[in-house]
Amino acid sequence: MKSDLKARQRNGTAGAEGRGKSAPANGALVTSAAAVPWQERSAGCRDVMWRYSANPIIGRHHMPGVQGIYNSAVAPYGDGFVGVFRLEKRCRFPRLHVGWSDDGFDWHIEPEPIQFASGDPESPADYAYDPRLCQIDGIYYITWCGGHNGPTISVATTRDFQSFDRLENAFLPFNRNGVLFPRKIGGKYFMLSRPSDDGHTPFGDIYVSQSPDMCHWGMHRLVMRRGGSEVGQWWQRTKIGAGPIPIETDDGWLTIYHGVMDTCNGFVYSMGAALLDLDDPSRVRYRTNQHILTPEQDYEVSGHVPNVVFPCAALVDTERDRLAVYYGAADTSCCLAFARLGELVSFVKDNSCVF
Ligand code: BMA
Repeated sequence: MKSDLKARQRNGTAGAEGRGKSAPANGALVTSAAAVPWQERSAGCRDVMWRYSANPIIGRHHMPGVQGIYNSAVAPYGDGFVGVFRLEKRCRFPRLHVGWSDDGFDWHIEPEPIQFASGDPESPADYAYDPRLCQIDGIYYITWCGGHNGPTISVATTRDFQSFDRLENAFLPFNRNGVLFPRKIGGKYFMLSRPSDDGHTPFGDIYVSQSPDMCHWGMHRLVMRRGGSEVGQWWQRTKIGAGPIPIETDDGWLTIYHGVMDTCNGFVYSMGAALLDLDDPSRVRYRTNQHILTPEQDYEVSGHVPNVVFPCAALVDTERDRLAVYYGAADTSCCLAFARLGELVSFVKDNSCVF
């Protein structure tokens, strides 16, 4: 398999040729020629989202000298998939590494981190974590939490995953969880983000910002607040942050996010979902009044940071009604969960609490 992956690295293109039929006309959802990773819900399971039975797909020691690969992004590419992975060696300093996969389950990850070209002395190579990967009009954009006198949203572009150009940081510090929309809305780029602090941030709501050029960001609007006792939403009472690139559906932008609850033993990170208005994503149409996945398995409750499920990417096959969500588990490993896209949208609408 490695030789196929290497060949794709050399020859892969971001073009639409050879992709599955399920890509809609606006190109916002791009499917690979390869099938989206999938496993049917097991008999007796009633959950709207279910885990891959062979999780984690990338374990604690996936490569020599590596201590954890988690909170990572993937996208269709050529006849397979590409990923940008948060990887930590024994120094525990997070960097971004490219990975390749034929099937979305089995990943070859480059041993050396991405080198970003940048003419900006204000953007030195510092820590980089929690990437998201978004294709807009044939260009792949990577957004991540980068160091710039504290964490904020860094942005880079690539077409071939071999050369990478840094753009200006999107926002002032402190900010995290920068998530682009996969197409322009009203002629503007849109990005979700979560203003934060310089530490482990005991607060946080999701905002959306607009840009005409991916450089100047403004018109910042509140999208969703964290929940609390007033709305009976403890699972998301401390902070929330956007996860995978929003998925365009007839009922709005399906936005999977993490919701955090503080406990006497630390934070617990769960997954929820919302539907944002297609034309004005600052308007929440529906939002789950319960988590759709919460740490329960050993690899989620035990690791470098216990009790974390942290979604960063999703692959969609609209024709087969399949959704595969990539999430980091316990700040240690990469995992997969699945849902029927139609069922998840109905679930969000039927179990909604907008506040
Ligand atoms: C957040 C981020 C994530 C991490 C999570 C749980 O603040 O740092 O990368 O997964 O905490 O530790």
